[in-house]
Parts: sequence; structure tokens; C-alpha cells
Amino acid sequence: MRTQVAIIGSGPSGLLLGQLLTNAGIDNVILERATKAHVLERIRAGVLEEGMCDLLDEAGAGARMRAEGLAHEGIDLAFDGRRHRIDLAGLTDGKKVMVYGQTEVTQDLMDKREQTGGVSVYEAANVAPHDFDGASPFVTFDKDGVTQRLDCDFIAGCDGYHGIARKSAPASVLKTYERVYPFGWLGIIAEVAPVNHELIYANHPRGFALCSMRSTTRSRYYVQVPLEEKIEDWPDDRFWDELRLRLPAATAERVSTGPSVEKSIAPLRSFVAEPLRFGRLFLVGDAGHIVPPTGAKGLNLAASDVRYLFDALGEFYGEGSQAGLDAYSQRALNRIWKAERFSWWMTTLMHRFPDTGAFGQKIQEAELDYLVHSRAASTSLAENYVGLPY
Ligand code: RFL
Ligand code: PHB
Repeated sequence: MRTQVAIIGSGPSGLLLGQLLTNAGIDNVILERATKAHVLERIRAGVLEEGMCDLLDEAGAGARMRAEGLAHEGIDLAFDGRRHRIDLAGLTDGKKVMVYGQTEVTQDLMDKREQTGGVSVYEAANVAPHDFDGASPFVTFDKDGVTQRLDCDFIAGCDGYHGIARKSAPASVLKTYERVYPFGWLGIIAEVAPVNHELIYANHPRGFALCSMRSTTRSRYYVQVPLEEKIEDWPDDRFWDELRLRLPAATAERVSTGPSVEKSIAPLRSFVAEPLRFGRLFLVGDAGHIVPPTGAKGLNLAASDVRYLFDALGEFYGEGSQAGLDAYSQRALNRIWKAERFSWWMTTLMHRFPDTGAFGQKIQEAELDYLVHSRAASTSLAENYVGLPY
């Protein structure tokens, strides 16, 4: 088999890159380890920056997001028993974020790929990139017990944090930066109306809580928990009680509860790999970097990587220019480190750490009070939250 761009991974990065390439007449094949159903079942991100929404439109997969997504113009910060709104749109010349689940994004991109005849191989085992330091790379994989070879011009490693692409990079060149946080997020989805029409990020001495949503009838809530916590120890009632304890009383009273339809614990991590290019192998999205979810940046960073790589591949095939490919790693990393900084900062500000103590709590509350009352500080939060320019 031969293609122009071999894409490893059928998450949002791989699907988005594949669709933009297909629309531009650049041949590509996606190799995915899991089944289609498994990829679609993963509940993850919920907040899309405008840059991501525009890319979905450009891919021809934005119609349902525009029709069903919820455009939000602000977020609330809750601390010391009160809520304060950050007017995202007012502080950023009208920029908004779109609340639309990653599962829906993935579904829309998969539908579009099917309509446009894109080739995806699911349940591709033992995927391995080869010879990407030369001009003729290829990828091998096993399908139904038979080893196959996919020759290509370029390999896009869109296979997430646990994928094979980054692991295949030469250890002598790869440098990684990491911070692991001493807690996770316990998240649930319930078929109940959200407590507020916008998101609420809550700092509380018992730990962080987040009120988010997937629609006007579907809520997504999170509470910070110690990493050792087991999901079996969190029946729905305990979750709702803990959530309410961490919200201002007037808000807690209005939380509608119901049976959870999804419940899981996610660890929090900051991680960056440098560089993001090894000859003809490129790392895209979570394969190259991870942020803690507090700033809602993970999926959005995957989108900016895709933007840079797609433009570079377009220049290569259109004009024979290598310039974009040569610039990819540095361009992407410039934006990635700013989002890493923002996500780390927001995580540090909002969570209870083992050493926070009474002093740390007071310092967090003082910073939050400054943040919501200073236009300069609110603007800094807002412009990062809606997404820095590409
Ligand atoms: P993905 O979505 O992990 O997709 C990678 C795909 O590659 C496949 N794969 C392989 N395929 C072939 N061969 C191999 N050896 C392979 N190894 C892996 C996988 O099966 C998978 O289908 O990466 P991608 O496309 O870069 O997309 C990134 C986003 O998914 C990620 O940034 C966000 O979901 C991060 N994230 C969140 N981001 C937000 O902006 N807001 C959130 O609220 C949010 N919550 C989350 C999250 C990530 C989570 N993870 C990773 C556990 C919650 C969780 C639980
Ligand atoms: C979500 O809805 O899943 C969500 C929203 C905002 C975040 C993280 C997760 O910062």
C-alpha cells in the first residue's frame, strides 16, 4: 500500500489532519489501534476555542457544532462562598468559546471521512514507523493477523500520549519536560440541566470543583480527588454531596442531581516533548504534549498543531517548499508552552495541594480576588482562555 501521508491514530488530531488533507487532494491513510466504537466512547474535552471551530468548518465537519454547540461568552470563578463572572467576550473584543463535546467532534469527523472516501484501518496492531530519517519512510502494522506495509512521504504521529510515534523518536534527540500533579479529577455526566448557563470553576478548601455541560439537558461535573481514590468508593450520592460542599451555598442549592451515565477518574499531568519533528515523522496533539484539563486546552492545542502541519504539507505539495515543515516544531512549541504555562497556572491557583494549608488557601483567595477585580488580570485570563492566536 502507498499513500502520501500516513497518519497514526484516529483521535481528533488524526481525523482533523486527515480531513483537511483529503479536502486538499493529498492522499492519506489513518491507522488506528482501537475499534471505531472504542474511540467514540471516550468522554474527554468539552470546550472549543474559535480556532478549533474554524478548522472544523474548514474540514467541512462544522455544521452540527454550529447548530448544536453552545457559544459561551463568560465563565464564573467561585471562591470564599461567592461567584464572580469573567466576561470573556467583553475582555477580548467579542471572542467566545464553544461548548461541544469531543465525542461529537470525533463523530462528525468520522462521518465526514466516510462521506469523502477516506481510508481508515481500525484495529491495526503493532503499528511501527520506519526509516523516517530518510526520504522513503514506511509504516508496518498487523491487521487480522497479517503484517502489512504502508509506504508514504510523511508520517504524522497523532496517536496520543501512550502512542508509538513519540516512543520511536531517537532518544538522543528527544527531550521531555514533565510535571505530575498529586491529584486527579473525578468526572461524571448526568442527564440533568446544568446548574448555570456558563461554566463554574470553584476553589474550595475541600478541593477544586468544576460545573460544565454537554448540552442544556446534560451536565458534566468534576471534583478534585486524591490519586489513590477508587471509582467504586464514589456512588452518585457521595459525588453530589461533595460537589455541593465545594460550591457557594446559593449555587449548591440549585444543583439538579440524577443518576450518572459516565464516571471516571483522570490523573493530571503537564508534559512536553521537544522537538516535534524527527526527519519525516511529526508529533501532533497529545503525542507531543499533555496539559492538565483546568484551562480546557488539550484538544485546542491539538488543533493548532494540525493547523501548522496541514499548512506546511500544503506548501510542500503545492509549491515544493520545505520551509513550513522545517518551521513546524518551533511554531507549534511556541504556542504549546504558552498553553502549558496557562494550564499549570490555573491548576495551581484552583486546586488544593498537599502543602496548601491555611496560608496557601488565603494566598489563592487573594489572587482570585485580585483576578476578578483587576481588569488587567481578568483580561490576561480571558485572552488565554479563549485561545491565543495561531
Ligand atoms: P487522542 O484523543 O488520545 O487520540 C489518539 C489516538 O491514537 C490511538 N493510538 C494508536 N493507534 C495506532 N497505533 C498505536 N500504537 C496507537 N496508540 C494510540 C488511540 O487509540 C487514539 O484513538 O489524541 P489526540 O487526537 O491528539 O487528541 C487529543 C485530545 O484527545 C486531548 O488533548 C484531550 O482530550 C485532553 N483532555 C481534555 N482536553 C480539553 O481540552 N478539555 C478537557 O476537558 C479534557 N479532558 C482530556 C480530558 C484527556 C483525557 N485523557 C487523555 C485521559 C480527559 C481525559 C480523561
Ligand atoms: C468539560 O466540559 O469536560 C471541561 C470543561 C472545561 C474544562 C475541562 C473540562 O476546563
